Amino acid sequence: MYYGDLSDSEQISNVIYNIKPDEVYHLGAQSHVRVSFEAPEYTGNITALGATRILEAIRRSGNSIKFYQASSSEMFGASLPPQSESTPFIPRSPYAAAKVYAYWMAANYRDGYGIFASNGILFNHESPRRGETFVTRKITRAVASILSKKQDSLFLGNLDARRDWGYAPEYVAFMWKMLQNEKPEDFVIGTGESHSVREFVDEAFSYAGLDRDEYIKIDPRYYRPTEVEELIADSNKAIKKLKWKSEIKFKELVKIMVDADLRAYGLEPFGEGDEILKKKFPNRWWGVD
Ligand code: F7E
Repeated sequence: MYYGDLSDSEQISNVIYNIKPDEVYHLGAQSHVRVSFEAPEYTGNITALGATRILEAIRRSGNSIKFYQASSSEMFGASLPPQSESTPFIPRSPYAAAKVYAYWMAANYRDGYGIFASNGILFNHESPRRGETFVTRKITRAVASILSKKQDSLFLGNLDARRDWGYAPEYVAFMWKMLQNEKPEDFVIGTGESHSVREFVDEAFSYAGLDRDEYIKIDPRYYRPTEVEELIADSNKAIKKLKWKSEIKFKELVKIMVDADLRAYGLEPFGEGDEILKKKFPNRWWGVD
């Protein structure tokens, strides 16, 4: 393990030079969209310039290193769904603008210097490991907390926003696949379905036998100055070229995440989420996490 910081180009260069990696998966960022409105300059420094610092280190090393850029469906912003590789980027946050910059830097280092650099344009990918301030985990954790009598309300922002939510381990497996492709290319990855935040709440609360109206409260502090209304992935390129298939759909994802949070709170999981994982991924570590 090496310590690194995306704001420190010298340190990044040293690490790349010393390790001489075959592949770099650049997932580091200030990745919270709401926070990016509070810290736009920091977000630009880390999320946008961080990618440039790694690309420069790779170029200067002179080694043949493949580069994966974690691009984001947030880059599409106000472009109407479904969104594919040819949909225009209309970013709606400092985070999204920073990701658009990083996307184009990866494309430019590919075209200009022949670096094997690929953008994975990933739609929201979730799991029990999702940070607690992102909406899916905030909801599933609240369900466990309410059942444990540690919380009696859940404050949320815009319930009407619609997202294409998939199961993160499947997306990570696809990142690796992208770098094994014969040439560097960009791919949109998602499930092809969108659901509202309200639907996520309904699904999680009804799985736990809770009445959402008793617990949900709206706090305008969670609204964003500009919102991305709806994202739906058109992953046809990935389906055709790299056999992408999302196994876990919306309702299954919610159950997997609620079960995991119940366990984290020391409660007995309802079990449907665990069953789904055992059935779909019997031989994979993420089926038994
Ligand atoms: O918000 C609404 C919020 O913060 C989803 C990041 O990984 O995915 C993620 O970005 C939606 C938004 O994720 C709350 O307004 C309502 O419309 O979970 P989120 P995100 O902004 O979609 C993309 C692909 C990335 O690249 C990002 O790095 O939910 N919402 N009430 C709320 N969101 C939050 N966080 N908290 C609320 O209370």
